[in-house]
Amino acid sequence: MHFKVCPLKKQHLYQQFSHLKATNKTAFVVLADPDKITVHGMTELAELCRQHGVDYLFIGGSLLMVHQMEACIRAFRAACNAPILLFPGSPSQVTPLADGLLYLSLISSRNADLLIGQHVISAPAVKASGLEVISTGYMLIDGGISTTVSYISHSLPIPAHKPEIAVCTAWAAELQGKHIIYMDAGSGAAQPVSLPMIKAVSQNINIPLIVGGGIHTPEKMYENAMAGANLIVAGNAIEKDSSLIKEMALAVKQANDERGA
Ligand code: 1GP
Repeated sequence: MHFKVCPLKKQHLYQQFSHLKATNKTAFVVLADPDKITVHGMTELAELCRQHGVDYLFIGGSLLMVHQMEACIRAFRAACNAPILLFPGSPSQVTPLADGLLYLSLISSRNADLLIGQHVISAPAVKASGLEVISTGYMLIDGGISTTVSYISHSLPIPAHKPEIAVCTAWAAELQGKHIIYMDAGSGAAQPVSLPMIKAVSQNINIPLIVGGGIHTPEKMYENAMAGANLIVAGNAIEKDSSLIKEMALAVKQANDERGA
């Protein structure tokens, strides 16, 4: 074996996420897709994130047709010190410039490639990266439109009106040792993950919960936080109207204040 292996970073980010779960609090995450933003746009986004106290940046996309991931990370970091986590659509999206990596297993699928195959391929790059790796049980929930992830992965999402399937899937991931659950209705979903499903999963797991997909309003941010989401991700809505960052950040803060931050 001649692969480079770096010591992986200590679990600073994961400690923060676990603290959110332990204290029933919520963090606001902005998702940037390097295919949909320019490097200059990334600087502007970072400035807004800094001004309004965005907690984390997720960066990644299903396709990455434009190779500017690293330039985008550099531009963001120059203007904002929120931690940056990779949310990769494929193993080629691993770069040591980020702070952490959501190491995704698509647990809603039965596609072995996205449960273990791609992980074997990406393991050398991940070990060499030195990133903090967060083992993530990633489940797609039906958001009312077909998503890139669903198409690429040949997998069906979990039906939106079946919280019991979501709970059992999250339990299975927790039992397998996953560190965090990500429920995603998919980028640009017509229907975000329902509040009953968020509540059911949040109340039944002991690990933190990320929720994203189709969240377009500060009201939905607030509701998701109150339902038990520990990290809430907004991408599309902010791409269309970056002034939402301020209102969404306030909505999460209000939810945290009401739960006694
Ligand atoms: C998608 O959860 C993310 O994977 C965010 O979705 O772009 O719809 O906010 P949106």
